[in-house]
Amino acid sequence: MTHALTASQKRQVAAITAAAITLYIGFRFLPTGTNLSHMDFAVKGGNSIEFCDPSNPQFIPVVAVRSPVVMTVESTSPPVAGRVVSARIRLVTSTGKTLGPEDMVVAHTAKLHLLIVDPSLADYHHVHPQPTGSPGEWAFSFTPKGGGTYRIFSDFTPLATGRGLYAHVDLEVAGAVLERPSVSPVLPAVVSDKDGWSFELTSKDRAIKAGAVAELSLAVSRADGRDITLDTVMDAFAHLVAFDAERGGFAHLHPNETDISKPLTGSRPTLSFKVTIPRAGRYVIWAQFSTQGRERFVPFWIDVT
Ligand SMILES: [Cu+2]
Repeated sequence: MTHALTASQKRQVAAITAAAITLYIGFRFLPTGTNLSHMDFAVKGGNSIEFCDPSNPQFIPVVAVRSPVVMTVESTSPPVAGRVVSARIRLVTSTGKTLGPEDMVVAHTAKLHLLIVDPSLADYHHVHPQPTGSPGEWAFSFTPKGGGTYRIFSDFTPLATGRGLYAHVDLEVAGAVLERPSVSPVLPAVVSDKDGWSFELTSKDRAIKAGAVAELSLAVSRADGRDITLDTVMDAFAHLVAFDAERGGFAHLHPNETDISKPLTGSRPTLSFKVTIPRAGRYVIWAQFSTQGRERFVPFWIDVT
């Protein structure tokens, strides 16, 4: 007995096969919302910026390395110290494609983070621009405390690569440049406020050595010894951003304490961080966190030896 297929059976098999192939191709090329591919983020000739490894946070020399994304900025009126600056940035790949919300993944509750710092490193802002609807254009505002050349670093993750990417641009602000605070950059670095709160940053071996993994800790306490609750900000108990004195780049750190399901409470809640800073020099580490519903930005000046 033979099992030769009839003409109608053959047609059926062919139809099923065709449907399966169509389905496969359909899923394979299903639009992800972005029209950017890996190739739009390739940097020719090495010296690329894409070496972000979240398990081993590093200082990223954003200015020295070539980013495959060019950022430009335009403000609605000339920026002046002490006044709200309304501005728009534009993000375009070196292949000429714009980067909008459909091209980014959400990282730490936002698709686009801007880290803005003045020449004295005494005025730091972390803002989340919103897409304007115009391709590649994002709007934001901030109030510079001082004048001079403000540097804007952008931090985002393209859908096409799934890896953190950075770009930078400068914005001139009219007004006097803030004075760099005269602090001795020794560890532990302690900052206190007038309400008796104390913020302490230190490292395991009381020093941060260039090129070596530094284990940092950030502790918050009150003079009256009362309990403190650390809330979360952008899905973390704290965000530490380190800038070098020349503003060549930054390191963005998150605590090892990643369980944010409940707030951290105690008389001296302490967070730990890990970072590698390749070069010696003066740095400021801006800590952003929230205590009892109040968001705080605290700068710590340190020397990397
Ligand atoms: Cu962060």
